[in-house]
Amino acid sequence: MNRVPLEGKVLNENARVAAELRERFRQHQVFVLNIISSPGSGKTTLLERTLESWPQTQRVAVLTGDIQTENDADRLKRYGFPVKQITTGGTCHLDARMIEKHISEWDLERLDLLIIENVGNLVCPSSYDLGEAAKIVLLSVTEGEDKPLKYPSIFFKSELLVLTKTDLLPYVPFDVPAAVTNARRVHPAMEIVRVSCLTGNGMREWLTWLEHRKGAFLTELAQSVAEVG
Ligand SMILES: Nc1nc2c(ncn2[C@@H]2O[C@H](COP(=O)(O)OP(=O)(O)OP(=O)(O)O)[C@@H](O)[C@H]2O)c(=O)[nH]1
Ligand SMILES: [Mg+2]
Repeated sequence: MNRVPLEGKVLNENARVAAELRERFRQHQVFVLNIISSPGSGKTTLLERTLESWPQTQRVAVLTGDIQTENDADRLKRYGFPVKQITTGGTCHLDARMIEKHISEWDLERLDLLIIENVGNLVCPSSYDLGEAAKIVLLSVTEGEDKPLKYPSIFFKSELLVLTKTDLLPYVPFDVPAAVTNARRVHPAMEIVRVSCLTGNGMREWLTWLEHRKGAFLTELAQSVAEVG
């Protein structure tokens, strides 16, 4: 008898739920972004600077994942947009069921953008599809330029690398060209923006990438509807 390993079963079940979520997001035209990085790279801070730059008319919601505490949701709620914390209680990644459960009270018709901050971890979140349109990865300049080579899966699967905390470059021995080379060795087409949330440098490039990517999602959606019709 063929014995399917438990991990494979869990991932298959996750893939099934993620596919249903992706279909729902497409039907409601919600662009979904899954943000992944190691703990403390600056995911929540990037989202704080992003949310504070937007008017209240922006139709955005945020899910933020952590093993414990509601700290990140408390930080992000200050900007007036819908925010929910997903506390995993020990699990080192978000999975599609958690997303399904936590969006159940939100009317997707009223959203254009859903941003998911994953649990701080460069390994496990890369295996769990959440139904997103795009994954992005953050790497701060305090983590070392070798990380794309050590954790290739998430760098391979992410469309964008946000190099964070660039204001610290004068104080840390981080080789930016080497980091860029390493990222592109793993993922040749990877887009890269450099951001400091402290000074605001690079925020415009990040926001422009997000706007363009959301536009590309909607264009692709319109084309696939036209083809079916
Ligand atoms: N100097 C500097 N510090 C930053 C920057 N962005 C974030 N930080 C600091 O880095 C620390 C971690 O930032 P968070 O935004 O909480 O990181 P995170 O990735 O959300 O962390 P987890 O959710 O725990 O994985 C905080 O002390 C931030 O103030 C930056 O651009 N420059
Ligand atoms: Mg955070």
